Amino acid sequence: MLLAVRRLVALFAVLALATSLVAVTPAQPAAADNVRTPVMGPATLSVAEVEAWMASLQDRPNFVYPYRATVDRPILLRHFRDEGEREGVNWNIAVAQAILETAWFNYPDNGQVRPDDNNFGGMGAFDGTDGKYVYRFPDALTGVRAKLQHLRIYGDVDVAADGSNLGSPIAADVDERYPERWRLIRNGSGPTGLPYHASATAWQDMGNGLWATDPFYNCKVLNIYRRMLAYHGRDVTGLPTNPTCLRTWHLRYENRGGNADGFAFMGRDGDEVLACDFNGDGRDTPATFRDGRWTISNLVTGASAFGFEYGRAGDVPLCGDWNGDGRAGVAVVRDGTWHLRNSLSAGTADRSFTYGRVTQGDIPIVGNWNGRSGDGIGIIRGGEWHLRNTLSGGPAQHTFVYGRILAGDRPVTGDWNGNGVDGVGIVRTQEWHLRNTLSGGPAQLQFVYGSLGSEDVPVAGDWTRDGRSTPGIVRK
Ligand SMILES: [Ca+2]
Ligand SMILES: [Ca+2]
Ligand SMILES: [Ca+2]
Ligand SMILES: [Ca+2]
Repeated sequence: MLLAVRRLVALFAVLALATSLVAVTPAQPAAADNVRTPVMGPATLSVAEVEAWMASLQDRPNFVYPYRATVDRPILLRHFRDEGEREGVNWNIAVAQAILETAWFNYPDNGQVRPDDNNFGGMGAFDGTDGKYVYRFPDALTGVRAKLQHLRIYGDVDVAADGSNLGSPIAADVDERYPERWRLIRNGSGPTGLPYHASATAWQDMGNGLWATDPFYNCKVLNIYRRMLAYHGRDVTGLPTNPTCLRTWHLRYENRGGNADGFAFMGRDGDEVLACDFNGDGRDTPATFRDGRWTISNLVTGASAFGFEYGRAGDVPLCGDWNGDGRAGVAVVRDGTWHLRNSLSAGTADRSFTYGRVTQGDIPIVGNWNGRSGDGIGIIRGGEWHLRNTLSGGPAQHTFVYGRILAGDRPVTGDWNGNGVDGVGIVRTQEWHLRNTLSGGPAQLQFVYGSLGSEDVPVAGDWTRDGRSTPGIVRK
C-alpha cells in the first residue's frame, strides 16, 4: 500500500527540466491563510489573450523551447478553455501549470514525456522509469481533458467518487488505464480514504507531495500565471504572495542572449539582491539584504544560506573584497558614509569613510577597477560614473558618462572579458550593454536577457568560476 501511495506521488513528478530546479529546501513557513488562488473558478484571460502572451515570448527567434504539441497553439488553448469551462476549473492557471510541466509544450528530449503523448501534466512520469508509465493520450483534446479532470479531483470538494458529475466522461487513453487511475486518485488507495480528493482546493496547496514533490511548485505555477496576467495589465496584486515563495535567479553563463543556464532560489519580495565571492572559491553566489538582515549562500543555487545582522533599514547594501584576501565582505552605506566589514558576521565596521552623496541620489557601486587584489568603490551621479581604487574618500581615478541612469538604466559591474579588471554595464529593460574599459563609448557586448522589464532585477556574477562575469536576473 505504501508503495502505491508513493507511486501516486511520483506519478506527478515534474519533468526533468523542472526537477532540476529543485535544488534548495530551506525551512518553510506555512502559507498565509489569506492567500488563496482557487483551482476551481472562472478564468480571467481569453484564448486570444493567452495566445498573445505566449507568442510574445515563445515566438522570439532565440527562445529555446519552441512549441511542439500535436495541435496548433490556439487550438490547444481552445481545448483548455472548453474543458476548463466544462469542469469549472480555472484553465488559465492550468495552462501555466502545463507550461511548467512541459517546458512550453516543447517536451525537451531529456524528459520522459514526448510531444505526441498529448500529456500536459507529467502524468505517469515517475523518476527513473524511462517513461514506462507515462500516460499517452490519443489526441490533444483527451490529454487536456484528463489534466483538467485531475485538477478537479484536487480542487473540487463536490466531484463525485465515480466521476458521474464530471463535465465529460472520464478521459480515456488507448489502453483504458486512465479511468481506473482517475478513480484511484479520487477515492484513495488505502484504509485512510481520500488522499487527493479536495486536497488542494487552492494552488497554494500544490507541491510538497500534492501533484509534485517540489515545495516551490505552487510558486512556479503562479509566477507563470502572474506573468500572463501582467502582460495584459491585469491586477496581480497579492498574486502570489505565498510567503514560501522564493525569488528565482535565472543565471546565464555567457555574455549573450539565450535562456538561463542555472537557477538559484533566494530572497523574497522587497529584498535587495547581491552576488559576490564570499568564500574565495572563485564563484559568485547569491546574497540578500533586508532591514539590516543579510542572507548569504556560498552555493550558486542559493542553498545552505546563513544569516547575520549588519546595518539597518534604509542602508544601501554592498559586497566586495575590502582587504584583498580573495573573500568578499559586506558593507552598508548610510547618509553618505560607507561602513565596510571583512567578516560575514554581526559586529562593527572595519573601515568607515565618506564617499559620494548617496543621500542626494548617488548610486554606490563596487568593482575591481585596477586588477590588483581587493575591490574599489564608485558612485554614479546622474549619468556620470566616478570610480576610486582605494577605500577612502577622495578624488575619482575614473570619471565618465555611460548609459542613461536617470532614464532608468540599471548599472551592473563585472569582469566581462576575464582579464582581472571589472568593467561597467547598464541594463535597459532587457538589453544588456557591457563595456570592458572604464570610459564612455559604445558597448563592447550587447544582447537581450530577461523579459519582464522593471520586474526583473539584474545582478551580474561569475557563476562558473571561469573568471568572467555574466548576467543574472532575479525574478518574482
Ligand atoms: Ca564563492
Ligand atoms: Ca576580503
Ligand atoms: Ca575585464
Ligand atoms: Ca563565468
